Amino acid sequence: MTSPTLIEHIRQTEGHHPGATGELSRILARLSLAGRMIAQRLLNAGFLGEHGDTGQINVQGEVVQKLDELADSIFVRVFESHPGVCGIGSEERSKIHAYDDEESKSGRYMILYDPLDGSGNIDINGSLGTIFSVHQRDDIRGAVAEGDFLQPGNAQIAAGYILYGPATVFVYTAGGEGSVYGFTLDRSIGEFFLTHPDIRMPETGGSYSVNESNEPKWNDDVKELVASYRQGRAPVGERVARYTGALVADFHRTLLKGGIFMYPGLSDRPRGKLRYLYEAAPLSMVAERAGGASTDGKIRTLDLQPTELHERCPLFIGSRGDVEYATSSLE
Ligand code: AFP
Repeated sequence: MTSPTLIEHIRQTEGHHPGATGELSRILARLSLAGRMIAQRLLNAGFLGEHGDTGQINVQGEVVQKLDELADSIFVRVFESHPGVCGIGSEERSKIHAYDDEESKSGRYMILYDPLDGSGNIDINGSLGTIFSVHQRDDIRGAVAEGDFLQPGNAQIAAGYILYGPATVFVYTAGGEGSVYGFTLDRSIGEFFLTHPDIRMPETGGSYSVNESNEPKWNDDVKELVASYRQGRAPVGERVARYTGALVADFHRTLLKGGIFMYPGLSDRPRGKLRYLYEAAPLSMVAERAGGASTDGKIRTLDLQPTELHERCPLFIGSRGDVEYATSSLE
């Protein structure tokens, strides 16, 4: 018997939630559609002249790649007039996008996403990713407002990512502890199949992943922590360094093989580079549900309360044992 498809699996697990309306299942199905559409465009982008930048600078102050824009527009279209979805927030957009048709206006769900993470890898055929999370608003009267999106990670209803590597992989969680599932796209028929039925992050071990060129901008505790990895000092043991420049790829390796990914605060960027709502919070939910952990160095990432849509936070995420060791080294 073949493995279940993503849609079959979503329907099966929906049955475990009493009172489920099916809306969340349809949203997850749409997220997988966006993933398949982006994966297809990435395959042909080189031929179609879609590599390179647009000449624009986004809200993050970063150069917008043509594929960033394309991936973002795929998300907007995929959730247009979608039952239950009142608005979306994108890492590429300065403001939220509220859908204004009558049905969407009374929707409960909000989607936050980074459409193409690691876009520095586009022109070199490196791994890329999409990160997403689903939130629910408290009051469904009227159009959704930016304030509705400013929720801590622990309020996420579902979260996950799509990794565009040699294979396209969709990983999500929408349940409790132990509910992280991974699916691999069969490109020949455009279908995701369950390939990772119960992802558990190893307790410790694996690699450490950090942009080491930032070392002069780290504080002494972070320098000492990374030195302890390099020198194989107890209790963490010897570690291999791995860093792709695409968070989704680095996180996926850490999830499956163990270890830690870090983007600490820097002397000229005290809250680091990564965005809380689009990157840190969704991946932290996946990490925790798989038995791992995540912190900004002091506070559990899922408990941080964002005050702005594009807020950043330091991130130490990975195997529980490794994150505990990092946290104790940072005090
Ligand atoms: P881009 O999408 O602008 O390439 O940024 C990718 C990213 O947000 C994340 O995916 C990486 O882990 C991180 O930035 C890499 O940043 P550095 O180049 O500063 O190490």
